[in-house]
Amino acid sequence: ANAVSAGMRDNPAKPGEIGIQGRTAPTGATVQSPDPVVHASTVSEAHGSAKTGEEQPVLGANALAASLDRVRADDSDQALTSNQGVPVSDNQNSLKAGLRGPTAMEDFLLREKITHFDHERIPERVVHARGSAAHGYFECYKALTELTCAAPFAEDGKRTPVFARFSTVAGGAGSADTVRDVRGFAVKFYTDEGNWDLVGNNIPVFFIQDAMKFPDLVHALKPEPHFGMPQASSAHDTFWDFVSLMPESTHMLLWQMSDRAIPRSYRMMQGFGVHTFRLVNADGASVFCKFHWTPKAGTHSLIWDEAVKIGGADPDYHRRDLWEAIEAGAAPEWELSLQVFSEDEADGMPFDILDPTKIVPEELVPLIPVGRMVLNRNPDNFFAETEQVAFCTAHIVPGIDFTNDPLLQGRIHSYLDTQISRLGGANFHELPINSPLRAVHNNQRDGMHRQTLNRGRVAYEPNSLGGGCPFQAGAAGFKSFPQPVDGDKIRAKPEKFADHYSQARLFWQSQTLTEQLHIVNAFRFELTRVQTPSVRQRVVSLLVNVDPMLAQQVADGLGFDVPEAAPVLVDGQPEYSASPALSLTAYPGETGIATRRVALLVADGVDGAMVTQVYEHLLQQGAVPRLVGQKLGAITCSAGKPFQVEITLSAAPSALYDAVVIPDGEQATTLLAADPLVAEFVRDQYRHCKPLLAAGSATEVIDKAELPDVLPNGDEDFSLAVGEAGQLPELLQQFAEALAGQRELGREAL
Ligand code: HDD
Repeated sequence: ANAVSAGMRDNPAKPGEIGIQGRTAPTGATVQSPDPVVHASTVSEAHGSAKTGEEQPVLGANALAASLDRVRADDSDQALTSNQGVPVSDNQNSLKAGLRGPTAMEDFLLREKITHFDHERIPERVVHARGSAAHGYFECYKALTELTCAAPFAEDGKRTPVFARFSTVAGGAGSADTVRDVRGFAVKFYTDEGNWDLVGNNIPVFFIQDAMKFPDLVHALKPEPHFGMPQASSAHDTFWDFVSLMPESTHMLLWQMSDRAIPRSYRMMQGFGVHTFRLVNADGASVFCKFHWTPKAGTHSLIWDEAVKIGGADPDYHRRDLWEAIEAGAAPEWELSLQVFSEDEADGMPFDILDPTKIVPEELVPLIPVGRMVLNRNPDNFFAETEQVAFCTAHIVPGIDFTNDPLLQGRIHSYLDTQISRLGGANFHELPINSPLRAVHNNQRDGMHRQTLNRGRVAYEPNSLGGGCPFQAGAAGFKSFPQPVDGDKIRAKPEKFADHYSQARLFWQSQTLTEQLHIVNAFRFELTRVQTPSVRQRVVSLLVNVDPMLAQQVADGLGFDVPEAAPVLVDGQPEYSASPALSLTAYPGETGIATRRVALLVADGVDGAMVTQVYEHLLQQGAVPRLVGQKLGAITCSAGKPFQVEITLSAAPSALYDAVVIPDGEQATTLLAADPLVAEFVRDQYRHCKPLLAAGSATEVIDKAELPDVLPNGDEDFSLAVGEAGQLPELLQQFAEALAGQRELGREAL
């Protein structure tokens, strides 16, 4: 029994955190990988370690826990030392010549400490600077050897360790989580055959078709260079100026203006590899492939007003949500599905599969579920893991290959390149979070911060002095798919790339009415922030080609007439029928009310028995109830023992909860109904389309907030569970059903 089972402190998934005894790697999470390739090298096979013999971690077993344990530091029971390991007697006073005299130049301890501090920062990512990450594993349902020889798909049930980082794109590292933006969805698979990075987004298409345009796109999106504003927002002139001149952006703009860009949680968004990739099997046969991640918790988004309020109340909202869910043991999960199609099928499609502004509709090529990703362990150290992790689209493994998508081709260069300045040199692959589980053997040497102690005199190939090692892996190594290439060297693009609107229309037509309303409102908001009238007009002229009604509604909000449509460059655009899978309502989720945050508004005189009943009911189903009061401290109950208020209305406003319960209690109702903060709380819950439950006298709080009791269309509002105290069981059931599903968007008058 180690410290974990003794119930000491902290997370059992992190052995390194609990002292020396706890440092044995835990079992679970990964299957034993095949034996490492052992050959005539004298270098240790242990992952990046110089140890030999018995102490070596077993390669592949509990792979990541073991390799990261090597560098975990635990200060329990330890004396302070300098970076040279010298014990430090006094960490409070610098060395001075006399009590009031100057500090001595020789104070190496002061100088070391300050110097290190002065260099603590590294450049933030040029895009996706703000992110949060977690460890976990990918589990393949069935071997996919017919399609690919990629290691994660080699056996039924095989588990491969992963590290996933979610991010916003535009904002700096300290910006708010809930801004309107695309979200990054990057997964590093530590496979038996090296690292595979699937660096995707939560939106399946991109703004531009060619990497040549990426620096311009990002310059337009980022804060304007003269005054450094706005932070983490596309709602400004330069972004819309650029995209209005770049009609290929139109499809992505519709996604970006949809609720996809304000997810409720990283755990509740889809992920997409975006590009068409190739799968290659052991015989060298290849198919095209698109990667899709679907969250088990369903796809859920915030309401814009709510997102703005959360930005102020808790800028770390998504980071906290991911962290807390994992700490609580509610490991988020996604299913990985593939769309697989042949070269011939691709040729017959009405769009070019190399064009990253197009999706392959599910109606054309269905999704095949192939595995699941579970994120079950938070990082030990934000900087060492989440910040230093280096995702590169160039990181692929045998069985996976690129296509000629010109955006992907440029990315293959960009990611490797950016890590060199971001992480300070060419050895960033040696950082523990980046190093592959399969031992690295090559003749690359030296450079800043080199850690590997490459042994022997040979650092070239071919050689005879090193027995020819490391030798080429031959058939067992990565081989590029031998795709035939011909054609003139040319700066141009295929004709099908010029159809910019038909899939934008497909997306628009596949949205529910409220989703469409949100898109219109988002365009109106962003373009209202734009100051230049001609830019606004140009954007609307793109929208005319998508749907005249959309253009009309946006133009109405901006106070001008619909302009002429932007020129359409292709004849005969393909017609698509609506694809229900493109609506967020397509994935309500399978996890019920688990992890949903519920506020119980309480004040003196509340019915304590009811509070306990509701609280326990919610806890049992995995929800996160919180007693929210007007001030901290104990409150007396009409029945039962006093409760401690957990948080106050002003410290945790309405936007931070998925639902609210107002329990019975005459005196409590009088106190709550008189408080304007309570009225605001309840109104925001209503306005953000969330479930409310009020029992007994508490219905007065609802009345006071003047909430309509039916939907604008006259239907019953199922998310408003209001009734007698004696009806609590039925009210709770109704409330929980509403909370588990999609929000009651019908409250928004159309
Ligand atoms: Fe990118 C980071 C996703 C196009 C250049 N990108 C980055 C990250 C994600 C994406 C998720 C953050 C990874 C992390 O968490 O560390 N990027 C995409 C997607 C794209 C895309 C889905 C289109 C399909 N990106 C793209 C292009 C280029 C880049 C066309 C350049 C030619 N992206 C970068 C970068 C970043 C980056 C500058 C910044 C930090 C980093 O790489 O590590 O190299």
